[in-house]
Amino acid sequence: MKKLFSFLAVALLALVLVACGGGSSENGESGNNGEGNGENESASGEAEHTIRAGIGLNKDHPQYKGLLKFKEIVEEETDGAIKVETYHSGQLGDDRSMTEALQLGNQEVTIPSTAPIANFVPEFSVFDIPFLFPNEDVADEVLQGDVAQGLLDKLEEEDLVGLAYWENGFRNLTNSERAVETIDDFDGLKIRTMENDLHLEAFKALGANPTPMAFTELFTAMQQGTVDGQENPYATIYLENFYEVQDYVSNTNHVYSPFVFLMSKQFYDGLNDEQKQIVSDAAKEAGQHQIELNREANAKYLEDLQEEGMEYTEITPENRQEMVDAVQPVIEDFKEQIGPETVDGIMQAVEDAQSE
Ligand code: KDG
Repeated sequence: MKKLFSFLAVALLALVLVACGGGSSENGESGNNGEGNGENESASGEAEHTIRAGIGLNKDHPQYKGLLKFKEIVEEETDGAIKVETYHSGQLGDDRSMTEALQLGNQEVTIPSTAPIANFVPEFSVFDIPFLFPNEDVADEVLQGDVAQGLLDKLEEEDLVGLAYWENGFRNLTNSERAVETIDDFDGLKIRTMENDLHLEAFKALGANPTPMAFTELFTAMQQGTVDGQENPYATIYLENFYEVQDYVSNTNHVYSPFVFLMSKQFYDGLNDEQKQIVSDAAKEAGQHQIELNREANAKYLEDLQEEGMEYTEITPENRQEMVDAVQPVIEDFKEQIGPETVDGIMQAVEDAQSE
């Protein structure tokens, strides 16, 4: 009798493992996606390792196209020894829950903005300092520098490995109530922010009524009027169809958000040295590809948003300066929490990059 129970238990376990590990293309597309193999089909042979990679944005966003590039490189370079399953649109959870899943070894890759990462490593909030980066060139220079690279090293203390910076981009305000041209226009607007205290306090200093919320809940919150507006790069605003529920967009450019390509430390430590080098190089190479696509998208979609009926308001330098002045006390308040060394280091790196 005992043998029968053992057999049944093993059979049941095998069935469960097949069901969970099938990696069926939950993305809605199977087969060749033009970027190599089917999104959840490995290149060839039996995979030694499987990477479950989940993001919050949808399959049309450069973030997902970058992830498909990562998959293509890793499966080719390892000849299928490492298989990459790709999931978009929060299919595996929101930024915070997916990052926690990496810490527990229940997922292998996610690519959140730095803002939610600050809940795990507070120093990452340095990138949420409003108006920190004046342009993309300075952002590139600083993110390749020692201070930004040093922040990636801190992730290991949280059972995470930061393999590369990717790009979300300059964030701009949208809302359904009014055109925002001056700081006074923020007054009382219910603005969704990422789950990050600095963002929350900065929007309070601007006069808004901010609410922290996971990205996966945002569209519904705007649709139902729970919030009046949000702030994201144009690529996200357009590709996530926010124009369907938002009427006004302003080029506030108030924060440049990097993404971080995060890998579970448990998983990373289980790879051999060659495989570690492959996934690390692939995250960087796919990141360059993603940043190129992201720049093209963010440059293109403002016009498309206006074609979809959104009213665009240009923020003048004078009006932006009023916003910069209003948030300075918040930056001082958060300097201690982020770490004075990190804040001063990034500020110096920005100054150095601008003087080149
Ligand atoms: O998966 C990444 C998204 O969650 C990213 O867009 C985060 O900018 C973000 C937001 O507004 O939550």
